[in-house]
Amino acid sequence: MGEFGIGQPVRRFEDKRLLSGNGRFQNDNNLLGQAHAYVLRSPHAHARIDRLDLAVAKTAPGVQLILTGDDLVEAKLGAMGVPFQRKRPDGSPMFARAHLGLAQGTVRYVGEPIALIVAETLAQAKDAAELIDIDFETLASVTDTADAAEGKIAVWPDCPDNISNLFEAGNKAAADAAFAKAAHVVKRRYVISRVYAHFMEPRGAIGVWDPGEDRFTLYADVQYPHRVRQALATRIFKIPESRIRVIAGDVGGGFGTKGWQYPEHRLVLLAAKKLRRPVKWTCERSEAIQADEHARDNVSDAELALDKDGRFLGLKVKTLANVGAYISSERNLLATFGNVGTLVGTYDIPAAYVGVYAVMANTNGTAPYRGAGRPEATYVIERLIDDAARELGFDRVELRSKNLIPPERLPIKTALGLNYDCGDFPANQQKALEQSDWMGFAKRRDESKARGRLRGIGIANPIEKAAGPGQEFAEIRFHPSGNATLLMGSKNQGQGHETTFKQVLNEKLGLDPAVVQYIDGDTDRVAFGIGTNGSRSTVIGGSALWMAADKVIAKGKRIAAHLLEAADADIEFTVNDDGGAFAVAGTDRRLSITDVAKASFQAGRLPRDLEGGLYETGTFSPEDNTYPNGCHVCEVEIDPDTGALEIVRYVVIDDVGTVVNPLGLKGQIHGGVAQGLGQALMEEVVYDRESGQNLTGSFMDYAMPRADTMPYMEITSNPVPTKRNPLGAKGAGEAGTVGALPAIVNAVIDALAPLGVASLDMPATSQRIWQAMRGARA
Ligand code: MCN
Repeated sequence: MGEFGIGQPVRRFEDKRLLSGNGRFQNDNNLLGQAHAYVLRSPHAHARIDRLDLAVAKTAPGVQLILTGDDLVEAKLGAMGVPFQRKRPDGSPMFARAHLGLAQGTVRYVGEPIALIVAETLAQAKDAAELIDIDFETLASVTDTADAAEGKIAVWPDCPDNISNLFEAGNKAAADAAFAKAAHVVKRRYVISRVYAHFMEPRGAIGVWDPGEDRFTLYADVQYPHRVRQALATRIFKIPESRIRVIAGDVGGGFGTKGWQYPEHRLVLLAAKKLRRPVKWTCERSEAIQADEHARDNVSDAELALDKDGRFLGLKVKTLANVGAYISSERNLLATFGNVGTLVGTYDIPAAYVGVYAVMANTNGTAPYRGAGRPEATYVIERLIDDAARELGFDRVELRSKNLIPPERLPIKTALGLNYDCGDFPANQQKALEQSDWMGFAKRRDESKARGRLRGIGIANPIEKAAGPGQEFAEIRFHPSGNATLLMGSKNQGQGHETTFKQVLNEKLGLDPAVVQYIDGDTDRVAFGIGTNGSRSTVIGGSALWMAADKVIAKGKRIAAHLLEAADADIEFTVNDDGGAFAVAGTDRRLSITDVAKASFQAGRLPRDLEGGLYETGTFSPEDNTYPNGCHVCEVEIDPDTGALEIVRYVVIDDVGTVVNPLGLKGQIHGGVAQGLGQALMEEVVYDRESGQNLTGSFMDYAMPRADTMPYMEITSNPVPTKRNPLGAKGAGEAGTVGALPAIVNAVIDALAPLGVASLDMPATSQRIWQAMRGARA
């Protein structure tokens, strides 16, 4: 393991560029002759469009083009759609309506795109938008998830109960049988708030059409360039994939929300073709929360069955998952089934049944956002265990210890069908208890009390399904001078991929990161990619790179054998501080990988049966998920007069298998906890129940965590490498978020429990805490 190999805390190579103003973010792109686009959005949550008159707007200064839903129909554009079927609770086919890209006849949420106005300048496009004359007939709307599930107001007349489909997992009969023999049953309802990613750079897109090649280029900050190209080609424009290029430069945060195909992508492309010039759209900060997908927004009724000693016998969960007004693609259903698998957590629960109802409402669609269903699942099981402990008089930690799956029971197939392969859940918890000085908490609580403060401590043992099946791609291209370019199918959005993958390359081939060029995000340069989501890049992309490097070694051995006049079988490849080298075993005859690469490009130097050049590709497709896990402990102090809260201690024990970059991993856990903390304590998308207006449209109303909200975090790895990939790595990018929600809220409730507060929903703002204390005192 050299300075840059796997396991080294290498500082990010890309930071020099990104932190010195030399990044190439979406909005840094400007093309010669580009026109500017503005999207007119619905001001109503639910309304019929009785009249849409563009006449005046079309004559406004600078206006080049205005597109409406009718133009998309005329251009025969397709919609994304869901490529699988599900059933409604009565067994009838799933109800799903995809958005076309611009509204047609009716708008169903505030912010729904109605028209794209293209003008010489953005100001002219905005001015023209104000001249579009629309008669709306407003209709009753429903935005609250539980309200929508009651079906009193329908989002779609042909789906009066608003239930798109029901997704079930586990075994209902077995769960019912477990509940029938239980000594105790604990039931609770948990509301998981709606949140929005709020990345540093709001989305954007530039559409280009090349009339010579009859080919589109889309510049967009997307997480999956190749899948966006495929979706645009096969589902929207219905043209060969080879006639679209997607280029994603530096992505200013994605978090799942920049997942793939948004309506604006097809709109700028169509507009560019019609105008024969590039068309640029930039989402504004205040527009983003209306334009983008939101996340979470579940109501879960959960029941835990226990025997008299506190052993878990069964779990039943019914979840209402708000999917929004449209089900435009499978993304809008992912969070609903992402919720299911890890509901049993790290615990031995022999029987479980879960039903997730996908509920439609007059809201933005929901889609994967850091954790995509797993934070919700972990929140439910970890809060339920705390509530069971309080209700039945068990100690929270002992109740967990009694039910944690011990390492010797792994691998195990859980009652919800997941195959956990490895980990040491009791050791994670034990280490977290020690590191957080759990035993000393009572004393700290007394000290806080003496200062007039309430103190609480919370624990959670998260597990998540990450880096699941699906391919990823890597290519190592040597140059005639012996250095190389690395091309990856994963797309970086801030995770530090350049550094991570150069570390894997250095570990395998000993290449100096300084002379390796890194390329991702361009479908014309990188042959294939699935992209970055589900904490999959290190595991699957890193393994694809591992495979490509193995091919380089194999070919390099044949070249070296020829040059060193030895048999192939006698050549060894090793990496040391001087880099990678091929040597004849037992001798000092050796050639560096650079010399071998150079020779591969020199005519006449290779054996006749070897192709010249040294460029190898690798793909990897894991057979199953990895299961990152760990333990979070959070300690809070609350001011009983104001409800103001401070996180005074935060401990994370993580098992992400082999750690490629401990520094990068800590950064990921910090960021993940920050996003979990945001949801637990302050962030929430709020709609007005009557009008359906989004009341949290700016940072004045949507509270984001800031540096001073973040606690100091103690993070320690307890790695148990998995055998499911050659690196032994498990996904890490979402782990922090998954553990943070329950650990924080459990701590808040622990602090308030002595006052008689039994429940509190996220976000635990000081106002909510204050109200809960007041309610309990009354
Ligand atoms: N890592 C490691 N060892 C491992 C796993 C990961 O050292 N065994 C470190 C590496 O530094 C690696 C990083 O953690 O580059 C993240 O790796 P991985 O878990 O493979 O996650 P991905 O790269 O696939 O990123 C996806 C994940 C997800 S799903 C969301 S959402 C998210 C996240 O990463 N969005 C992010 N982290 C983000 N961080 C930033 N800055 N911006 C986002 O949009």
